[in-house]
Amino acid sequence: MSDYNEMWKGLGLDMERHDQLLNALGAIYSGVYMGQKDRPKGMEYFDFVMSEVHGLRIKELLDHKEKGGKIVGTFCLYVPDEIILAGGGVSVGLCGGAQFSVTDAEAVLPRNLCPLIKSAFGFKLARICPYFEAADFVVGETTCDGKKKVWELLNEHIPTYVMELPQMKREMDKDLWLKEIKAFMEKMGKESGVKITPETLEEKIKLVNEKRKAIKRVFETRKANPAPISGKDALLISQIAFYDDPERFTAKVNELADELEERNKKGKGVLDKKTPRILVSGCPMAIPNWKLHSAIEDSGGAVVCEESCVGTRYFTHMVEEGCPTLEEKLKAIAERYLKINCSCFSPNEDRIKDILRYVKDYNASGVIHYTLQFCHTYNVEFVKVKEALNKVNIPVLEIETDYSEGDAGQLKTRVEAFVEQVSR
Ligand code: BJ8
Repeated sequence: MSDYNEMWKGLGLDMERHDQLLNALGAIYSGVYMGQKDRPKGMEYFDFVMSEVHGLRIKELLDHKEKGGKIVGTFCLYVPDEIILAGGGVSVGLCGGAQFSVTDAEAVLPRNLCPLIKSAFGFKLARICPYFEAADFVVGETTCDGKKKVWELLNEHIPTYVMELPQMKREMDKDLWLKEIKAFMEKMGKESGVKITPETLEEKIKLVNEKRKAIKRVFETRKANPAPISGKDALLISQIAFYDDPERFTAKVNELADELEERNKKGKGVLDKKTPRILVSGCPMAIPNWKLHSAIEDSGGAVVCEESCVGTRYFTHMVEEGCPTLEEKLKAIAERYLKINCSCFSPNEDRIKDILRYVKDYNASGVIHYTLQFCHTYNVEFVKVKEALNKVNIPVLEIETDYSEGDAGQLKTRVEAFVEQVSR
């Protein structure tokens, strides 16, 4: 990694803090990932991506910029990748998953704010994330209150374009969203000087659909008992989807899916058949947030599915392919993205239906609902999630946490007790 020092200096990173971050990340990663038994061989690629997370991938992004392409930072599933790619851009997810930068953010932001937002903002303030420093501009959205107010502050540090996401799904909301999609296409064209045509957009719609299909294949294999891959590994793949080159990533995920399908045919899994199967539902987990999955799998449970933006919400819906005109393609994109069931919407009954369906499909015997501290929408929506799960006698545990290690002991105790309860 030290070979990249000049590149990082060129990006203006705070080298001392960045070194500390990389050291910490390396230690956490090997602790969480490298001791797992019977890992699929296909995970080697993802280990490699992680070992180069601030190296090779950043170099690729800078090469892309040198050829005139744009790097666009995003924070939410509602920002359409297809348009960024068709406009000659590459998107990178900038949600923060590390406590490391939270204190930097708290010098400016209130402490009682979601850690995902604080972590991301802190990375920019302290200049310790090369993805942030490589980005030409970032795209925020009006999803939750914390995010939409932080965009105003972030704009003082990096150009921040904001998409207005409606928070209901009526016809008039759909119209507004389509207008937002079109406005974003114009913005992308203005930034990159690339005119988006029906052909280029169709090509990128297919590319992103293929990526979603590949992840979906991996998730399908997790329905088997025993599961052929750990929850931690599956989570890692979903997280890397936000950074990696889409074509290469898709090929590697498909290779892994081939291997997992073979494992299922032979009945080979990573854990014993009697391992309690847990569905995790709720807020997203950005790298290196592996806290809950580690606690569950260290306690003898197996995470078999994530109802999350690093999970089913990412890949469930495809953009319709083959729409004849640019207008219709944009409409198909708008429709697909509004099918994502984030708790920022009201009402959001479809998310409850999704959770019940996944419990059945993945044969889960318990649900852990994951809320980041101060995330009001997921926190309040848990009331309905709990009601629905109680009705069908599925045990559910609510975990509300941040990125610090302060509650690690308590979290472990609660998760252990839940896994024990579910196994009975
Ligand atoms: S589509 S979940 S990525 S908004 S930042 S809402 S955790 S308080 S990330 Fe999200 Fe898009 Fe929805 Fe997914 Fe809560 Fe924190 Fe807000 Fe968050």
